[in-house]
Amino acid sequence: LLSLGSNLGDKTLRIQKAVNLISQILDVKLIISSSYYKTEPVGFTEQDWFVNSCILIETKLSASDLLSKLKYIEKKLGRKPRAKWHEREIDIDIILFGEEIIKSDTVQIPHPEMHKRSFVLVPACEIAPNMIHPIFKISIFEISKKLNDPKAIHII
Ligand code: PH2
Ligand code: MG
Ligand code: MG
Repeated sequence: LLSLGSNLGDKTLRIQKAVNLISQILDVKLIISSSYYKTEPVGFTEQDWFVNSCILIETKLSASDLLSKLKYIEKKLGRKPRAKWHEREIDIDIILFGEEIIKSDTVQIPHPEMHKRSFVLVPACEIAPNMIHPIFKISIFEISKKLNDPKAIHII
């Protein structure tokens, strides 16, 4: 389960391009894409609203191989290095990788903030409500019911 976000330039077009490039990775099959959502910025709030969406893919790649390909796509779509939680041309995060639990210096899966963020859970719930969080051992739908995020989110 991947989350995509952009708040610079033509946000929707960048996400569409990212989904297209992800679907062209060898050994990646795009299963379903969520709607697009306009979302209030979380973290550093003095920045433009985001467009966010989620996609579900199937892959034989390892999480770290997938991640390096996603980073390459971010770069190809013009992502510049900036401070954490600041604006970005495109951000592609692995939210869940099946029921794997991964913790390294560079990546943490399940995504450590996912259960606090409506901009992840609302699109995720649309496409994968029954997917199980391997640490909390409850579904995306159940996590979203417990969510108490005041940030605004509107389907586009
Ligand atoms: N990404 C962040 C920080 N804040 N806020 C919204 N609405 N959408 C995002 O994708 C987002 C954010 C860091 O990755
Ligand atoms: Mg992110
Ligand atoms: Mg990221």
